[in-house]
Amino acid sequence: MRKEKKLEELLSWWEKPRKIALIAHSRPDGDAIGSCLALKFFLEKKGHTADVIAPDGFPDFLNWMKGSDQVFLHQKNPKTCFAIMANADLICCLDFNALKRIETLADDIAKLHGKRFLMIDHHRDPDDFADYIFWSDEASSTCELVFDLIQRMDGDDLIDTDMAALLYAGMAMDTGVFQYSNTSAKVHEVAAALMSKGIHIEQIHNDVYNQYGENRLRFIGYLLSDKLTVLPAYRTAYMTITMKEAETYQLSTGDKEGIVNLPLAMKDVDIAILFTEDTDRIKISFRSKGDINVDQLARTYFNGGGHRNASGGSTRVSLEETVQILHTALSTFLTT
Ligand SMILES: [Mn+2]
Repeated sequence: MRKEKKLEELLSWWEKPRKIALIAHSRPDGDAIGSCLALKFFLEKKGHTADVIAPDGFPDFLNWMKGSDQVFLHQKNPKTCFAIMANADLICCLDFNALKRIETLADDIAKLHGKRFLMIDHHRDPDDFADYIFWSDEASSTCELVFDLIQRMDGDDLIDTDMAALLYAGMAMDTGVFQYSNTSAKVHEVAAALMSKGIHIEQIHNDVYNQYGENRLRFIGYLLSDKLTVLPAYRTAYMTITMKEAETYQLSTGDKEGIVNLPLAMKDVDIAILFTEDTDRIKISFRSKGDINVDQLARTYFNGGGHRNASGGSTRVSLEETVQILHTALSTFLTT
């Protein structure tokens, strides 16, 4: 499904120079940061002022991204972030479609009046808070949508190597490097167009995927040997990470990236789940194969959502209770 709201109006509105704030979701991933930065650079080339805000920090493996050092973190600099939003003519929300996804930053947004909002996103069931919408759950990533938007403005020639690298990286990360079901023919066409801008894909892949320390590999070894539970009846496997374990292995934000996918390597497993204990909640990631809709599972039982094959949620109860909810949920979810 695709949804557009007043896009033509937006395109003529920003023919004049405007002040634009671009916002990524909490715990931003490569698609969120990549799309925000690429759009920022594009808008700057068009004569606008554009600043990127993220609610909190992002993993180290995104530090190579051009402009990553110019991202304002709301958690660190709430006043600067508020000032940027208060001065902006337009606030762009990238890679999320509900204000709850930006947590406390949303409280600041609630204090603003008369702001215009643009939503560019590819997650299911968007909330209707934005004045302008460019949304599609058929798009692989927000980076793909930003590329589409730039094309709509005949801006292809303005995409330089740095912007192409940002868009390519976001698209690659959201498709599991072109392997998930969201990898359409068009994704490859966009990737080809970006490659023609002179990006070095081996370098990008090394920058993103081969930057871990020994601790992460040791931790994965521990998880797989001690913490993996397989539920054959539900073709499901899950792992749990406690705060203590994260501390023991000195895990940083990015070290848990991709771990949720590991159980899907088993032929008899269609659903993989990772529970991560945090100070005030249990965070849950879901992955699935084929037609199994973990967006529905996350939405119905875990206060979350996302995509059919990749979604997330959270609970405010203990890790044990959360796992118990999963067992109950699976028995209902997989029989209905
Ligand atoms: Mn995304």
